[in-house]
Amino acid sequence: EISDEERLFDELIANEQRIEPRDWMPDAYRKTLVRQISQHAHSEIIGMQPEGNWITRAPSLKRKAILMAKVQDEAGHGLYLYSAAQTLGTTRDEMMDQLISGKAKYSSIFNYPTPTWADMGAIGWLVDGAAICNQVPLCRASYGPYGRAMVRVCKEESFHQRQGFEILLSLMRGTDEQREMAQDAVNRWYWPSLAMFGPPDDQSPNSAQSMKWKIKRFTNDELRQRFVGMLVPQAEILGVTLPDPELRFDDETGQYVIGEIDWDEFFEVLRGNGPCNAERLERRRTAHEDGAWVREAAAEYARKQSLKKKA
Ligand code: FAQ
Repeated sequence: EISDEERLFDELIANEQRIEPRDWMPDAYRKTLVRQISQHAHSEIIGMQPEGNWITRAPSLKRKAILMAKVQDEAGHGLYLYSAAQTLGTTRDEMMDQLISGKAKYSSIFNYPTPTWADMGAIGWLVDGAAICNQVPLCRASYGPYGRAMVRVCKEESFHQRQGFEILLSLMRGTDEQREMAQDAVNRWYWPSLAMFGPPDDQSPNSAQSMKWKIKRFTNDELRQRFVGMLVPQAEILGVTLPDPELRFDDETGQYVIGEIDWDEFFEVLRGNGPCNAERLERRRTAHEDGAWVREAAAEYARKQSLKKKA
């Protein structure tokens, strides 16, 4: 016997309408949204670090200004997403504790190092490119605050992707050494960016239910396919090769055939054993502790303001 509330929820989902914070929703729907949105928020915040690494060493004033703006956008995305998750009844402090204590997941991709300037190009082109493929359909996610946050996030991600492409294009038009640096960065980021879409569909425990609830609109493998289809012509324009000798378009299936992704590596990174997991968490923890006085001052200011109002 299903309740009236549940029937209404099912109807809203079936009719492509939105679930809003005060609406009734199944506990499992709430839980999976908090899981996905908080992981997404953490990814944006941790994702500031690999690029933050190059702000002081950007090759020109213009490049520095662009990179700073991009990293600030990522902070903004993290904050919208924490706000969206908060509407589901989880506090920012709880989410932050989970991140700092190492319990929360964030995207595997941000556990890889950025040893050269070309990594800024490869991150923009590949990581932001993957983020766009994954996030454009999330603009239609059934939960209102999440879908609406994604609209602005996607607009900014498009700019991020273009700036990465343009960095690589400049390097590819440069010296032999610059071309090698660009190709090397593409070689290192290509496979981890494919893994960003998550495990293959037959090993993705959350996909089926998230699709029924219209949180996810496509499966992990469908989006990965779409991403590769987007990259191939762009790689040609750049003049870089994608480091997959098995990559080819199969006319019969209308799909790209992709070489084997190293899923052992992916799951190792998720377990905390990627090249930079420890460094990323340590950095976030230190930044959080260093910011304690700001939070205290803001709370104290708010307290005094409310006393003034009462007086
Ligand atoms: N990394 O059953 P599924 C960005 C986990 S873009 C780590 O398929 P689901 C922009 C998954 O959580 C990056 N963990 O799960 C930027 C689950 O574990 P759980 C962030 C991963 O949720 C660019 C388990 O594996 N984007 O930040 C990953 O249906 C440049 C089983 O997986 C988003 O978060 C992974 N790559 O599908 C910023 C997008 N993949 O929770 C700075 C929103 C899977 O059960 C610089 N999220 N796992 O313990 C999503 O679309 C989905 O959550 C997926 C995973 C597609 C990531």
